[in-house]
Amino acid sequence: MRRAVCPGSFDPVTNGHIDIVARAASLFDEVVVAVGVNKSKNRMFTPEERMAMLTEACADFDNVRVDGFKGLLTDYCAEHGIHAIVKGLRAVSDFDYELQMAQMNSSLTDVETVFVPTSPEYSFLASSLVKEVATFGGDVSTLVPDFVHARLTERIAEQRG
Ligand code: COD
Repeated sequence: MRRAVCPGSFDPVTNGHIDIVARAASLFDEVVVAVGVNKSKNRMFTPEERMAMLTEACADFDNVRVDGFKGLLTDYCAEHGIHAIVKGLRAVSDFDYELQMAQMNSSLTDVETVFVPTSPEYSFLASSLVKEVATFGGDVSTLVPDFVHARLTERIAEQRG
């Protein structure tokens, strides 16, 4: 069984993430979308909320499941018999950091990183930009699934009090 992990923060999941997961699902027998839950101050959604949105976003893929992980990604891979990490690449700026992480990860354990180039229509798309644009009232409805857009709008309203 060829198993891969698509790791990320997914705060929140965007159409760019879903495109990478879909393409990973066509390359591997089983794909785990793993939400990194290491502590970080700047998250809009809790790990549970991010996982719930991903579960809904990936519901149509039979060979994809969602999980969370704490600590090192390579430890998660070793514990779950995963030898491939799938990452999306948008630009050269992604490549520099992703290459460094790929080399560090392969030095820690027996794991390969597979880079999937972003689809052109998603090349500018990042969760951080989606949150920023939505917070200032911009329209991000075409960049995330409808239910994510609804939760984003709700969360921004809650934060405004
Ligand atoms: N098109 C294509 N790919 C995209 C797009 C897009 N529009 N948007 C995002 N992606 C890709 C990213 O390039 C990334 O591969 C993935 O989707 C997830 O993106 P994010 O932004 O949700 O997640 P990141 O980059 O913040 O996730 C970082 C990890 C959690 C994977 C990383 O920090 C990690 O592995 N942490 C665990 C601790 C660890 O092992 N550290 C040592 C690393 S060497």
